[in-house]
Amino acid sequence: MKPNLLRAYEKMLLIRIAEQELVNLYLREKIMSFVHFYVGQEAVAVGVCDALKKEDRVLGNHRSHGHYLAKGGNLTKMVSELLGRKTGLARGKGGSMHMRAPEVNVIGTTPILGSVVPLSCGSAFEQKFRREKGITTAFFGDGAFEEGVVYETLNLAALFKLPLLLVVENNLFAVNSKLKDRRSPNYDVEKIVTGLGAAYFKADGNDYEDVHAKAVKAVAQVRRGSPAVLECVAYRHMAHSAPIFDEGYREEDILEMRLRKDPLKKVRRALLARGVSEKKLVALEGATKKDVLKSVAAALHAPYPAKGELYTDLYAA
Ligand SMILES: Cc1ncc(C[n+]2csc(CCOP(=O)(O)OP(=O)(O)O)c2C)c(N)n1
Repeated sequence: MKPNLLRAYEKMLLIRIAEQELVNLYLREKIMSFVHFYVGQEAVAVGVCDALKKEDRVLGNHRSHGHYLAKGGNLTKMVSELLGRKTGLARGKGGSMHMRAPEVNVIGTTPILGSVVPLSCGSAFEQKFRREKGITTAFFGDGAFEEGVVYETLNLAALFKLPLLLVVENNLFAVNSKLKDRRSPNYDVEKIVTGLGAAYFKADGNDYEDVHAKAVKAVAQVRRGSPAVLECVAYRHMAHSAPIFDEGYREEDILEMRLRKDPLKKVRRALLARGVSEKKLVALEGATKKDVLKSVAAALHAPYPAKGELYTDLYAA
């Protein structure tokens, strides 16, 4: 599957500009719940989703605006959800971390760390059991990779040869904890994954073309009957759950490096080098911003759920 770089740039731009507008809404206190921004990691969501087909399913975690949009989720509905509006994905009751778009096979995003992994395994099991064509892809972080359910799931997926692709977005931190403070020096993701019987691929998460190429290989492997893990090393530009650009705790991942490796700049440079005009890119950037602002305006004008709905759609164990 050959990537369409201009289309990929457009999708990455949509995610980036949408996130920037969500930052504005957050700072204006229009968003009253947690938000984890995806800025800096756009090449992963778009690179992987461009290697998937519509029938393939996607699940995500607490930082999943990018995955939802890359798979084709509707932006107005997503912004409406974050603003707590009735027109949102969960009628305004789920917020940023509970998104789903069944029409494009975004099955759901879940904030309990690692929970997306066994859920996606169940989805892949169903696809195999019903002899469906699609595969299931789950996105989660390096911190979640350390949860016990990941190892149990990989074992089961390898045993049953499930059509499951786990994408680990290694942005070097889990909240403020660095990899080296959390893992023994001998910790080896590839050995863990292959030792459990799954295939392992690694990509530069700042580079759309590398992510896409490795995702195509990983997806092919999964379709052939072996679960796979694709580890993408990327940078999260903002703080864990707030629009702060530099909190001072990072050493190996400093602001200057993050900006230099910006995945959007890389794709933009490649497009210019391949003959796409500056004028065309500026026009695309302007048009995308206009679309995002239209979605934000529509969401801001949407109604809140009625008071009578306060106790509906709730589940209490
Ligand atoms: C079971 C559980 N423990 C703790 C948390 C709190 N928590 C939310 S995100 C996070 C770190 C996530 O790190 P990572 O998986 O690397 O993803 P990233 O935020 O870097 O994208 C933690 C500890 C949680 N949501 N669930």
